[in-house]
Amino acid sequence: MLRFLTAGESHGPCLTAIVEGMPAGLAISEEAINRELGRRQKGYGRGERMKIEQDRVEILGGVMHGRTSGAPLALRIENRDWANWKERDWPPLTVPRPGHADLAGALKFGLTDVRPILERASARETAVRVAVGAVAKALLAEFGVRVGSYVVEIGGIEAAIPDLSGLQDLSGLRELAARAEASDLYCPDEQAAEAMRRRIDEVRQAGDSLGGVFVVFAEGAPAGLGSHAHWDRRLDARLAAAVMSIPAVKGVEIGPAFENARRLGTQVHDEIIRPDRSPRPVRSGGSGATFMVLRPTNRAGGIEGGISNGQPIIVRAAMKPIPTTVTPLRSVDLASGEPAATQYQRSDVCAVPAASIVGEAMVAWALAEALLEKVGGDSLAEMLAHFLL
Ligand code: EPS
Repeated sequence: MLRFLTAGESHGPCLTAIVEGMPAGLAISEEAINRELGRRQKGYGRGERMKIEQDRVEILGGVMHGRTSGAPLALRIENRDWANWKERDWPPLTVPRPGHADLAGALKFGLTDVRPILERASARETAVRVAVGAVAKALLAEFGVRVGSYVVEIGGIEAAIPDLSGLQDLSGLRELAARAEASDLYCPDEQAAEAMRRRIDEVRQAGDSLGGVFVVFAEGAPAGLGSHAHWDRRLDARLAAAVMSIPAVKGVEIGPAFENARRLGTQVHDEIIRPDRSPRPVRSGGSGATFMVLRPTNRAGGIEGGISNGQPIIVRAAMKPIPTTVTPLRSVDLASGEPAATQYQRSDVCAVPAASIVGEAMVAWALAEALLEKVGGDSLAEMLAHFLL
């Protein structure tokens, strides 16, 4: 029902997205989208390119008088760097960088010049995904769902993050998110962030790159999103696919999944308690019944059986180090077949903070899709009426 496609190259004129299936009547502003685009551009450890770009969206279709019309949305972000590239010859790049899409793409398409591959594989494309995600966030906000993120690890330096799996109220999560927002690394632990900045500086000097880990959370998601009934309807699978689609993200877990794997079942599963008083009610789907149950812990990360259970949804993602490094790696020149060292292309040292914002966009998208599926409706008013039934 909801889908989006993007087009555009890293050094082409622009990035474009078409978003289909957004209900009519949703208030959308370029300003709100631009705020998200700005968040993605920040982050200590980025390269020279971010000094050139100042991402701004243009809404070219699907919005009238500030609200979605039910027609496809057309979003466009200009690449300011295009001005520096349009007159260039785009010299062939025949030495693939290990870890980048270069070699696999060259093998796939029978190329010696990997430029057509890297131009589209570039994480530049995630700018327009963040614009799409901002639209998804606007829809979710109408239903009281908020998506946020924070960075927990860069280059092996771990932030001290309180264990939120015993979480009942949302204040801990909100505080983390607020502290993250104030940090140029989106890291809520300033002491760790300082060590991360030093590490980024050292690694930049050494001509190398860094990866890390970020958390995306959603608070206020109703119970009942996704389904246990089919593999491709499971919400955890859909969130994992959405987040794994971000360039350089190589691992995704829901809640503390890898830690849970080391523990006993009785230490992992979140008990179901009938509270004495002031419970947080869990709304059921069809019947409209409200179940008075409490979950004293959230080690499931908000999803059981592929269905959201009304607890905060917690997604953790691992990003590998950027594959473009000043220090060369061994490769082969695809034109000559001779061994060759990689040639440096301008790049970031660390883009984990930016990836966390892209993670928010992808999680928001997957949740918006599941929400629309559950609630149904062609307009926001219709969706809200169904939701409140
Ligand atoms: C990227 C390489 C760099 C990054 C780029 C992703 O671009 P350039 O090759 O132009 O220096 O800056 O990220 C962005 C442009 C962006 O907007 O995030 C890559 O190879 O993936």
